[in-house]
Amino acid sequence: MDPHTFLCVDAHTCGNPVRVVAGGGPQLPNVSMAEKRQIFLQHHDWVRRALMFEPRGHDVMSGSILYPSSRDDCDIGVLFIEVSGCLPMCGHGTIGTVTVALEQGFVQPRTEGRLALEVPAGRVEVEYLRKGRFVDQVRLFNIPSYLHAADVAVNVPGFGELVVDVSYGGNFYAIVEPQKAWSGLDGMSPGDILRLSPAVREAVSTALQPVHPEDDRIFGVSHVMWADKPKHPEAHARNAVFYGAKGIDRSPCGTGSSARMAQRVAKGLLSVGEEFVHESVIGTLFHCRVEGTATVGNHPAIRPSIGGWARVIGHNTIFVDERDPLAFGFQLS
Ligand code: PYC
Repeated sequence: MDPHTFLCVDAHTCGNPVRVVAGGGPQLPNVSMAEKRQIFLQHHDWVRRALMFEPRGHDVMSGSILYPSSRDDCDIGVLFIEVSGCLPMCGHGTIGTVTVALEQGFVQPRTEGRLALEVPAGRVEVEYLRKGRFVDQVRLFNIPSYLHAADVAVNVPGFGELVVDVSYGGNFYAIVEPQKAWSGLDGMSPGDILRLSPAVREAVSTALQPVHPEDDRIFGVSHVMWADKPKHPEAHARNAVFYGAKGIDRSPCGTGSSARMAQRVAKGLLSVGEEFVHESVIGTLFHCRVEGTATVGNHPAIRPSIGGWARVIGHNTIFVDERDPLAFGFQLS
């Protein structure tokens, strides 16, 4: 049997990988991206595992598969694939996907400078700025984001009592801020983040299982954000986001920044119209803003926007040869 062949363009958004699959992805019926996500997870998840995990990917790998949108008001459909599964929404993935799709001619905008994407979590508008043949900057207008639960006390084995907030920005985040049991990011190595985050996620998931009030296919705390003061002179805050089994976001994390802004607005620490510059673990920045208010179910919510950049790093024709014992990927445990 011939190997499965995937035509990919690899990029990174502020340091975090984005592998865009432009050819070879499974054919899916002409239904919403939310339904496509369910079908993909049920019948085609091997594609994600083969493209995201070793030997073709790694512990932090992330990407997307492009589809036509079933909506008249969207230019393209995007399915996010990642080591942790298929996210309802991914901010760094959106910035990378838009950059790749425009630079490589995979999408033709109806109006230059603007695109509308259909993603599993809803409709996301994007503005971008080109410099010559490159896309220099992308701003995405994210889905409504809200603080789901404040001051959730959990006991984390080997760590002690932690008080966290659970906030939604396209994924549900447990947000940990400096407190008695955690002094901040400065004393924390990447190894500490990888060791402590799964225990925090498990403790929070035992205490609380958030379900999106308007879409019960979106549920559960999947990401842990360690939130601290900035180092970069332009930034308002710094964060490290943990995802999957071993991923630390190298970008400032788009859905995480949205969740963080929703949390801060709910606590009276940020206002509509304000800028929020968020710094990543490697010092890269997202220029975020609270664009307006919204509601999600009964929750007051915000409409966040995230500005950032991505750069294409290469074309990658990937083979998945079923004779290969490691065809469908592996991860060290
Ligand atoms: O940018 O939304 C994001 C994201 C989620 C996981 C990694 N990055």
